[in-house]
Amino acid sequence: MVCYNAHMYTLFYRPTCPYCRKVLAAAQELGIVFDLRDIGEEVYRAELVERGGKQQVPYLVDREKGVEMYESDDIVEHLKNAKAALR
Ligand SMILES: N[C@@H](CCC(=O)N[C@@H](CS)C(=O)NCC(=O)O)C(=O)O
Repeated sequence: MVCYNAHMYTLFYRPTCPYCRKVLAAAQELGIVFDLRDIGEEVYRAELVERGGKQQVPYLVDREKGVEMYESDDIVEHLKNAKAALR
């Protein structure tokens, strides 16, 4: 059995951001859960800029693979590949 836990993936997002919604919908379809960080909160906004270098969401942190990325299309592809690799 494959178990995805909430701490494997962190997603910096804004609830109103359409690109974030696209990533959230894809993740839901794949059965992937995120540790969600709403950058409306100053502490997460600062963490995002420190990690990635710019204030843009969505931003994924994959702790298991040790990779982090911007761009919703890249994030969705990364999640699909990660899920496929575990099958
Ligand atoms: N090409 C990017 C576009 C991301 C984007 O435009 N994000 C906007 C929100 S929808 C953003 O981060 N704006 C700065 C902010 O919200 O602080 C993607 O597909 O992820």
